[in-house]
Amino acid sequence: MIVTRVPTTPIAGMKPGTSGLRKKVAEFARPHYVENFVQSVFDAVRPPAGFAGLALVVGGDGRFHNREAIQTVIRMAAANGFARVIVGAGGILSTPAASCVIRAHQAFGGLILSASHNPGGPDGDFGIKFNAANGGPAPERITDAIYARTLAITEYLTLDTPDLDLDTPGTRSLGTLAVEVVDPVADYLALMQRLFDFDALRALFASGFRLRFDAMHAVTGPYAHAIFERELGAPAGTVISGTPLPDFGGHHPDPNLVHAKALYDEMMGADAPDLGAASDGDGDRNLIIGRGIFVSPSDSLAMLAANARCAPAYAQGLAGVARSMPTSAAVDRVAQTLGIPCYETPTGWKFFGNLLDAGRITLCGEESAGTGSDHVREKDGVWAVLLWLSILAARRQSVREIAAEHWATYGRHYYTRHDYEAVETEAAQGLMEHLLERLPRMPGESIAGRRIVLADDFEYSDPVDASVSRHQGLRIGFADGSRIVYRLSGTGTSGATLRVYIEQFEPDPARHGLDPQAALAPLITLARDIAGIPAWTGREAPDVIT
Ligand code: VG1
Ligand code: CO
Repeated sequence: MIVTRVPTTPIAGMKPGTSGLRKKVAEFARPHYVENFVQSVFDAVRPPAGFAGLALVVGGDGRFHNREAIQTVIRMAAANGFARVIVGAGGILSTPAASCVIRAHQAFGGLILSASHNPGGPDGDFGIKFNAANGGPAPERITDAIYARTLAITEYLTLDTPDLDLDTPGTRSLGTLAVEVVDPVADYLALMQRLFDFDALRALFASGFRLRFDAMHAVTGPYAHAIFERELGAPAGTVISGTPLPDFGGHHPDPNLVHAKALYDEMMGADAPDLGAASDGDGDRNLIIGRGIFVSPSDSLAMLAANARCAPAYAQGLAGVARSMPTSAAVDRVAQTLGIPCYETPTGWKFFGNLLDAGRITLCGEESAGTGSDHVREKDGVWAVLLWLSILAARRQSVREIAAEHWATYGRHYYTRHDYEAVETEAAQGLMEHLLERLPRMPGESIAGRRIVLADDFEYSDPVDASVSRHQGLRIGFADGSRIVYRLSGTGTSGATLRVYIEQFEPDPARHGLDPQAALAPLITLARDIAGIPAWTGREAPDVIT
């Protein structure tokens, strides 16, 4: 094996965001771009004894540029001395499946090629992220080291070899590297069979229960066809848009009420299925809609926590739960009733890793349609649907009935997120800096009849390793328990995206049936006025409301 050492120079802007490095495809396709980043990852994580004897997992969500990037990664893994690469056939691995494969094969780590819910195709986005041996996204300490390396890199190691066949399962060699092409679904399916009672779920479908799962032409198609239709006996057609396409069929694979509008309309229509669900580009998100009722992700997390015992994996109860800071406090109330701890972390799955590894939490989630458990170290869309199905099978009630009972028991956290996308970067930063500067004077003030009791820039101290993460979002809390949070997205690729999270608690069951936008209208206006959103951004209304 002749290793080629290619001289290179640093490329600016390779700082990993909320979930890895994400850029336009055109940027990733530039000479040396993928190579510089991948070599920086290898340099930052290389053990003292090198990669000899170690395995690397590689896979992606099938988007445009996936195949080219995987060939590059495999050559570089060989040149950098890995013993094995485990790659999903066709270059496919959903993010939760990649996490599962890393753990199942005791790999050193993995490279996941995805820009998740961002659009794909030649003009869309691409991304790469490194996950460690626990299967989870690298913590900040490692992403900081990777970034530092991208600024100092002078060469990368590769081979001058033709592309490998990655479509046929089996093992082939590349120099001293063994390349194992595996079925992307097999390990993941085996894990799901251990967590859930597949017989009970088969009986649910046999009784006529109807699921509609929209895979959005993204990575979950093969998983959903295999699990819901082949294993659990749901009729063909249960899974729609089930073939992964490089451009996601021209759609935006973000399972929200804008981009999964057709599913929403079906679920609100006459003769709607019992459960509607969708997942995103890389399969880690989940959208849950019952017949005639959208379940907000924050509520879904709370309802899953309250009912997790319906699945064998969680029959013994939960050690604890966690949610990202902007996620509503609905799950906090469940934790309080269950008498278990509830942790509040910054946005991004990497912050759950330590809590999961330490056994402090079993379930966790984010308002952005991410829910997961200690079965892997990523959020997991298909898993969330299986847990919902388990609850529906055990309780023999509709989603609407379960939600109504949940709110009657715990109260309802009305919640919404307003996104202002592709805002001019300076304008968005100006808005945030101006607000930050005013925060210290806010507590004690009253605005529009609401007294502010908390105003800060969220900072997280990890209870396991004591690492501190600062500047994780601006919070304004009111005396009545309502709350507004402002953050700038760390996953976008054009300009800045301002996210405004709005939450209000309603204990009175007589007021639980309102439309969230109506229930929250005064607070939504307040959120706009406090930050001066139209003046800073020139926008009168958000681009996406969830
Ligand atoms: C968004 C979500 C965050 C999620 C992240 C990655 O980040 O808000 O909750 O963890 O995407 O999800 P941001 O920085 O844009 O708000 V995924 O499915 O894109 O990997
Ligand atoms: Co995703």
